[in-house]
Amino acid sequence: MRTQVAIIGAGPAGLALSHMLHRLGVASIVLETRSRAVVEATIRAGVLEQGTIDILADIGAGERMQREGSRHEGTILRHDGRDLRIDLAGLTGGKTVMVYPQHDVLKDLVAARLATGGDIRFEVSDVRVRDIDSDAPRVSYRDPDGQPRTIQADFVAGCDGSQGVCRPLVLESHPKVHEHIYPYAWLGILCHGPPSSRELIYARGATGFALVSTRSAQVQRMYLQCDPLDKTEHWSDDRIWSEFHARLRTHEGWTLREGEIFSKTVVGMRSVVVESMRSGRLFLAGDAAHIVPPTGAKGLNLAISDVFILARAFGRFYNDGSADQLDAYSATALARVWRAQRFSWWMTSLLHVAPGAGELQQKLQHAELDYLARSRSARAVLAENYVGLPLDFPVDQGL
Ligand code: RFL
Ligand code: PHB
Repeated sequence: MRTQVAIIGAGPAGLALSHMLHRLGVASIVLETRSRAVVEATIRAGVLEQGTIDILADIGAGERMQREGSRHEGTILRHDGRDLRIDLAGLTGGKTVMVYPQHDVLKDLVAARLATGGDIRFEVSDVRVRDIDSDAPRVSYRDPDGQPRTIQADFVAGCDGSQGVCRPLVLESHPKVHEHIYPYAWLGILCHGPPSSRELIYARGATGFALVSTRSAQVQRMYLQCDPLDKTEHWSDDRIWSEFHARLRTHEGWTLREGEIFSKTVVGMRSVVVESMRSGRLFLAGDAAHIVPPTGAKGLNLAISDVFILARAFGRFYNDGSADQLDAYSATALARVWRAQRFSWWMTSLLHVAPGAGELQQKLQHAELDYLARSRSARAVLAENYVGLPLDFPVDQGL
């Protein structure tokens, strides 16, 4: 079997890349270890930047998102019982974010790709990428019946997340990786019930961070800062609600709506950047190349912007015969990745209570929040990062 680009991983990065390549007339095959049902049911991100919204619409996977997603024109920082609204739209000339769950993005991407004749192979195993330093890399794997298969490709796109096989391959030749592990984690819950707020609330409570997000009119997503070694068994429903009430306490006449909790997970927090996103004919994109702590809501959005840059570079290679953009890919994508890392680290440090942190740290956080409250420019910086910094070239310039 031959193709032009073999894509490893059917997460947001791999699926969106396959769509973009299709639009550019470039053939691809996507290999995924999990089943379609599991891929489409994994609960992760929720916030889409303006650029991501535009790209999903542009590749024909945005119709349901536009109908069912919820546009947020602002977001709230809560601290010391007071709310500071960040007027995203007003501070950015009308840009907003969309709250639309990642698993729905994946459903839409899979359906739209299959409708255009896409080749997505679920439930494969034993995926191995070979000969990336030659002009003819190969990917071997076993199909769901255990039969060995091989794909010959011109290039391989490693979109297989932080636990995949592609990142270690790149690190063999470019062993530089930057990593910071935060001394706290998030306990994420899903509960039945109506939203407590029209906009997301990021709260710095005295005992730690809390986030009020949403999934739909009937399902709510919320997070609490917890210890990285915490187990969900340590968190009874009563303990969860009493921490939310304490951390979200406000003088502004707001009440938290409780509901039946049906999912609890602990999510670790790391900043990771693999310093080269390419080795030979293997290109990394998304979580395979970098991880951001979730506070800035950037992970999925970075995955989409990486593959936008990469698809454009493949398009140039196949349509104009020039490898210049492929050669620039790692540097171009990393510049944006570092900007998002900076913002995610800043939002995280601003709102969490680090264990053992002294009064100095607390005073600095207060000063920063106070500055945000007083300075429109400071809020504008937050807003322009939250809705997503522009790509180095305009999206409307297309692929
Ligand atoms: P994914 O989604 O991990 O997809 C990788 C896919 O590759 C498959 N795979 C393999 N396939 C073939 N062969 C192999 N050897 C393979 N190994 C793995 C996997 O099964 C999987 O299907 O990576 P991708 O595409 O780079 O997408 C990244 C995003 O999923 C991630 O960054 C976000 O979910 C992060 N994130 C958020 N991002 C946002 O932009 N906004 C948010 O609001 C947001 N909230 C979050 C988040 C992540 C969270 N968790 C659980 C870490 C909230 C949370 C709680
Ligand atoms: C989510 O809804 O899962 C979510 C929202 C905002 C974040 C992170 C996660 O910053």
